[in-house]
Amino acid sequence: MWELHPSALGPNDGPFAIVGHSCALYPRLPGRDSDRGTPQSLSAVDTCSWDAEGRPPGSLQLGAQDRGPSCTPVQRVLLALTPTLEKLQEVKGRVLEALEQGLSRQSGARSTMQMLPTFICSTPDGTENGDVLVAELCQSHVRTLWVTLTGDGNQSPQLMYHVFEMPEDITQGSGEALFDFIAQCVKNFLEEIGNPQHRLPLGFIFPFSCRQTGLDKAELISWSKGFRCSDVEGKDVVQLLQAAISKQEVGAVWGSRLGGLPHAENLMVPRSGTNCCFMAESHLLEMAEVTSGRMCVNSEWGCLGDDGALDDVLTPCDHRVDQESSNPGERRFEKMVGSLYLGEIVRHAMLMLASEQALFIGRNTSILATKAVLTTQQVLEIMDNEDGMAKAQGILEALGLQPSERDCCRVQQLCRAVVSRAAALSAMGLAAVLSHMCRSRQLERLVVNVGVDGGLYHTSASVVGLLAPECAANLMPSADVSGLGAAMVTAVALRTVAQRNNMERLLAPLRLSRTDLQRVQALMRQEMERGLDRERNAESSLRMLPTYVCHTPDGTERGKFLALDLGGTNFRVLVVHVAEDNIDITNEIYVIPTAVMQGTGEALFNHIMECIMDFQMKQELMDQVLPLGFTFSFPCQQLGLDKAVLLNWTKGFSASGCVGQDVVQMLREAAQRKQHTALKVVAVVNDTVGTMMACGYHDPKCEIGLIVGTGTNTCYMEERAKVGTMDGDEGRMCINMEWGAFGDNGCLDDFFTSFDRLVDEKSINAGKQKFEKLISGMYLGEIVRQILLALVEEQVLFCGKSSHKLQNRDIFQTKFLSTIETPGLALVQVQGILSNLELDASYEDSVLVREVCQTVSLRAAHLCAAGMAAVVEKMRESRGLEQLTVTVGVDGTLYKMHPHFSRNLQQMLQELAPLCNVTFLQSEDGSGKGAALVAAVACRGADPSSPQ
Ligand code: 0WK
Ligand code: BGC
Repeated sequence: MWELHPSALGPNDGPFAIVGHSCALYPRLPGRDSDRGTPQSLSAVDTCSWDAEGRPPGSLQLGAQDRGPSCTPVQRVLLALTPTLEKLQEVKGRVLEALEQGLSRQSGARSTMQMLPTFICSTPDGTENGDVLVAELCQSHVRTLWVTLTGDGNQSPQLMYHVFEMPEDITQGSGEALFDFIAQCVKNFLEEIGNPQHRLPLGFIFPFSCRQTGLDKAELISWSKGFRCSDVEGKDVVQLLQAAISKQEVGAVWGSRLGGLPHAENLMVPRSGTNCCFMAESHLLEMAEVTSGRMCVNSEWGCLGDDGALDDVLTPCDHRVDQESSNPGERRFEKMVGSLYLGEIVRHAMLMLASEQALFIGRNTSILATKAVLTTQQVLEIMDNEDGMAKAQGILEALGLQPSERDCCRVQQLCRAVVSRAAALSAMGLAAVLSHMCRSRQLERLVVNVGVDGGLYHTSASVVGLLAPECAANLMPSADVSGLGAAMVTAVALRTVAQRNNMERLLAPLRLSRTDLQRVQALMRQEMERGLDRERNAESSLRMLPTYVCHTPDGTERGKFLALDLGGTNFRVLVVHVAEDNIDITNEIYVIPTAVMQGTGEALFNHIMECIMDFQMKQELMDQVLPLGFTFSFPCQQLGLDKAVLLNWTKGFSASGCVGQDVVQMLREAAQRKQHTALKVVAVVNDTVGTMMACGYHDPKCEIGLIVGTGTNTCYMEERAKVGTMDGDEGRMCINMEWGAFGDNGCLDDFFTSFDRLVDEKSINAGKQKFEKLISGMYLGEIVRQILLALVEEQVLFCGKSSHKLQNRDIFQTKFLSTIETPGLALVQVQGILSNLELDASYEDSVLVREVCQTVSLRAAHLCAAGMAAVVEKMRESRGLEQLTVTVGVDGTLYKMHPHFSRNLQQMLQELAPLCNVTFLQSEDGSGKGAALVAAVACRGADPSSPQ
């Protein structure tokens, strides 16, 4: 008989265990309003009287104390089976402890909650589609399913299935026989529905605790629920089934091992056993070695209490059930909650009360010593408000117990108490899991769907709410989740693998190998050599501009100077007082509006003059003509310390009439236009030079200046003899490399990805500043945006849906990378950034976006390292040294603010230039101070361009 739709499945459709079993506080007893969660009352037990709504009187309220000797035996048993709310809170604390212990590698082995990684790192997003085969091992049968997902948000999965009854003894025989049987079922099922031509992914539901080392690799830890097949424990059950299937030559291929519920982050299934899985923060799941995102963890909470932690909840009945079980002392929690045991607990309670003459007085109750005479199904029937008493009568009579009405009433109370307790304990377990999730996600309030499989009893969200008030759990009871769930996990696994492959393919060109970086280093060196060579300078993409700064500060600089710092994120005007023992700086930040950056040169320098005059006004310097050092952070041909001709604009500047002009002259002309006489420019330097000088003041070994900010560039002290573009070979000269333009002659094109080309083509200086466009803050965000657009196109991100906002250039700012890559930043905050871009990002999307940011910023840091390795190696060789020890003065928002950039740069530099011991010294006051120091040297009458 073949069925086509899940609704055909009856609640008793095959008792099986998918790893994960649920619970319900105050199960939905017939005619009882479980949502109000009021417990039964003991006195009603004695008197068997229920109120109009079927609720018992209050004496058995949660927390009602054992009234000692005045308690009847029945009341004592029922009280023992009714944990108080306080007790549940207390036990919840122990479960939380066991849970967090289970997550840690160190203490995991000691925990009764094994917290087994499942390698399921994603939940369905509704785009899953295709055919999936599922084989499900249940308590007494194997079920095979064919699930067709249509990618319509999983609204209407098509499902066909068949149940194959298992031979009685197969659960006690050889493992090989069991897996051969399962494979045979799969084969029969496929032949029946017309063996598909295409290979099918298969999801295998194996409801026993396994150590999973991959989605399709799981080693059986131990059998339970009566299974005892030989030669399976410690083996990979996927391999065992694979081998059996190969023997059958069945077409199916592998998918995954576990089932789950769509759109839910927790799964609990109350079937023969009990268990819960949930999406844990991967970085907390130490055994999994996955640092980002989430992973479904199988808590195996059935073993709770195996260390005695539940001894104050366990009753004598529980101990007897355990002693009679096939695994005494193990899975104590499961034996209080799982359906396999509820009938047994009631049986032992009846046996105990009969021995105390409180039940079946004068009857032969020896039948009660027989295992499994009362099934959990019968317990459920006896609880029914409508015909529970009649059922009790019938069932107890069938056992030959000739029950009185009072007996029936008491047995009904026992059943209700046992099931209520199972529900209460599972709600407590769920509350512990929810509280952990809320805490580990740094949330005030957790709102989550919980998939509840198995209709044994219902978990009451309100009781979970009592025990975990900071969480709102939407319990989604569902029939037959396991089959569909397993298909879902398989489909999600295939989707995430496909997405991962697409992601790898798109990101691969951005992942530079050591060899790639050594090639960049060699190319940089080649371009440096050419740039310094008078003959070949024009061929090089590195201008290697002499700066007329021939030595770094020696500490004797003194005086008061004005300084300007133009070209970075902010335009700053500073007054710098260089004294013997310290340098005192006052500065003001001014904005250069884009319209001025991209207007006329005259307007730009007028604006600069207005800022200077505003500053002088505020600092009461209008009547002082202070020597001024001008940090002008653009490529300039330096013709003297105070004469620099702009070669081209970068970093979004394009003011007209400036290129080819002496920028100092332009400033002086602006001062004239403003009839401002208090301006005396004595030095103009690049920000790299200013930074080197500012750091050199504190560290004489500082002979390199590096900027990684809006733009990027480096200068260094080169041997004059090596500077072929200048006469003289004594001493050293600071060379402004203008490495931002490295590759403008095409030498870097192999490293330019399609994303980089898109960024370059859309920039105002296409084809220029190629190296800068791979590294600096002005462009990294834009590179990420281009990659995100491509990943949306490929259906890897945001379910293939982009947003208008994401179409806008520069909307994804580089500072987002620094935020998104901040260690420990909860990914929900990444989702926050993405939702501001109107992107409906799932948790997994945030993980992928973070990976894109990490890839782009790592490449930038490594390219910077390759460039710097070329510089320090050149210096070492130019100086004929075995080892070079040097300090790099560094500044720039990206270097300073990005959480990993500086470390990644320094680590790779060490690998690429092992003969150089390089220290990075962050400049505190920026290059304005450096400009003032250059001005100080200029004023000391010492010609800074003359070698010392
Ligand atoms: C601060 C320096 C300035 C330089 C800037 C670069 O004082 O000269 O231009 O760093 O970093 P950005 O502001 O572009 O991030
Ligand atoms: C400029 C350099 C400057 C660097 C850092 C580049 O765009 O060309 O002169 O040093 O940015 O600000």
